[in-house]
Amino acid sequence: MADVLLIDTNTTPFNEAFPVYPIGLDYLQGALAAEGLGPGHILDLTRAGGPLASRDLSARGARSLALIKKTLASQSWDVVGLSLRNIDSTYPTLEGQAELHHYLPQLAAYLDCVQENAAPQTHVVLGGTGFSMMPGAFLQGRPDTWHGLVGPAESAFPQMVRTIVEEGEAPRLSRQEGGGGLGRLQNRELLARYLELPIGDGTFGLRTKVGCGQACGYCPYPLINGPGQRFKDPAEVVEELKLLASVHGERPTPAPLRFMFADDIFNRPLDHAKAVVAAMKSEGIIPYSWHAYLDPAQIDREFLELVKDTNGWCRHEHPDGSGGRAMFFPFDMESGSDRMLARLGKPYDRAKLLASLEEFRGAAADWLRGGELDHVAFGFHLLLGYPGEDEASVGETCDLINRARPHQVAVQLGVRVYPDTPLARRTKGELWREEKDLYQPTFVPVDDNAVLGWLRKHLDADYDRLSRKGNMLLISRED
Ligand code: B12
Ligand code: SF4
Repeated sequence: MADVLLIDTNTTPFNEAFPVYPIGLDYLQGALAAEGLGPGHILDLTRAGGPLASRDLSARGARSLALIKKTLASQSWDVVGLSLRNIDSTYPTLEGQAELHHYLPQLAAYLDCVQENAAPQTHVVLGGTGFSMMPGAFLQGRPDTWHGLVGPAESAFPQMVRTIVEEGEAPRLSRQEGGGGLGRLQNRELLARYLELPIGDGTFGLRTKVGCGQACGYCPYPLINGPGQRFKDPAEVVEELKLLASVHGERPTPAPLRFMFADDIFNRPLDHAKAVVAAMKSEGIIPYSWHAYLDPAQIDREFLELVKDTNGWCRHEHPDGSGGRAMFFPFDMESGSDRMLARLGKPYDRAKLLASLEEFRGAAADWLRGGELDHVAFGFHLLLGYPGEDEASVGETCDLINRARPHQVAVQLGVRVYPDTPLARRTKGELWREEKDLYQPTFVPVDDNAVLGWLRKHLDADYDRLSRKGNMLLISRED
């Protein structure tokens, strides 16, 4: 046994508006218990601090500091673990809105508070996605009793807690080596608390594997989850979903259940994704809706049928599920230019994208003809303005749009540069000098007007609806 406090520090404005269940801490709590080190107490700062009206959001920081102090004083703790998830919104900071987009200052205030109020014998362990992307930003200058664990930690964290309790010390910074189990949702009470909130598309999540096995130029995911992949048995995924469904079923008037497979990329490899969805289907787990991040080129008819049969990307015309059933399917392809796809480090080319789109359009036509779905639409997500982008590459991307005719195209202009990524190495000396420069939101500069002009010139005339928020464009056509 050990006295372990796990703090979810995700008090960002995003987490007020679109709450996400702290999957990582639930998994770690279960892992501690499995190693005989439980129960592990979770302090979820947003939920424990209670709801706030939107005009009072600035009170969240002060409430959270008070909660940290109070919980630290409530008993003696062997280990305090802090989960550091979001560093920034990944959107450029609009003037006067720094706190909406950049979270390092608030996180530093929480760490300072722990440092001032933790008992001298308490060890502090930092982890989570944000930490894994830039451990130096959090650990530098902290006392010797502070440690960091990069990446998934279901085996490394219990091991570190045991070492701390038994030997009074642990490495300063480490990463879980080798395999280790993948966690499981297990905290019924915490799940029930999130079911009290309005359930959004991404409120609940669970992981079916770790890693995507790729290393695209701009992407920090391999830094978080490592270069390889580790898989969860589909039967275990089904057990987690059954637990979620059972807690959901205990609600007096449950809102429809939706969830997200919170993998880096769900359908890479495709066979594992199919096995997971097939296991869901054969166990009769058909939620109101589910979704995931997808590799746009790893899509075949069998996968699409499984998605449709289990309500993947499903939208219902009525919240009770009666009435029409629609699907809006995403192709997060980033570009339609082979030259840019290679520059981005994508594991597919335009020909593979076209093949996937054909599969989808064939399936959609059959579903509509057979009356299985009432409406099917699809969208593209593009990343324009990566180094090397020019009129020719935007023109090729527009050509793909004009041929495939998605209903909607979301365009991200420019990209955030994160430390240690291939993009960071490529832009060193140009956009940044020392690693700490990249702790501040740093973006590849884009000539917005030029890109907008090229889009207007090369897109078919019926893509005439364009709206813009910050660096995001939404382009659509009349149905
Ligand atoms: C799925 C996902 C989402 C889903 C969440 C669904 C859900 N219900 O959870 C959705 C789409 C809603 C989403 C939204 C956002 N996300 Co997101 N998301 C992810 C993704 C792909 C997986 C996160 C996840 O849940 N993993 C599964 C769990 C089990 O793993 P985990 O949390 O990493 O926990 C493990 C380890 O980190 C570690 N660990 C965690 N805590 C602790 C604590 C200690 C003490 C220790 C030792 C270890 C440890 O052990 C855990 C178990 O192995 C990551 C990228 C990635 N590959 O990790 C981005 C990521 C976390 N998201 C990110 C961002 C920015 C956002 C948004 C702000 C985007 C936006 N502008 O809207 C919002 C914020 C939402 C919010 N309320 O906070 C960033 C965060 C870093 C950053 N750049 O600041 C990431 C890293 C992606 C990126 N672009 O860089 N996201
Ligand atoms: S962009 Fe997608 S495929 Fe590429 S490294 Fe990131 S998560 Fe993996």
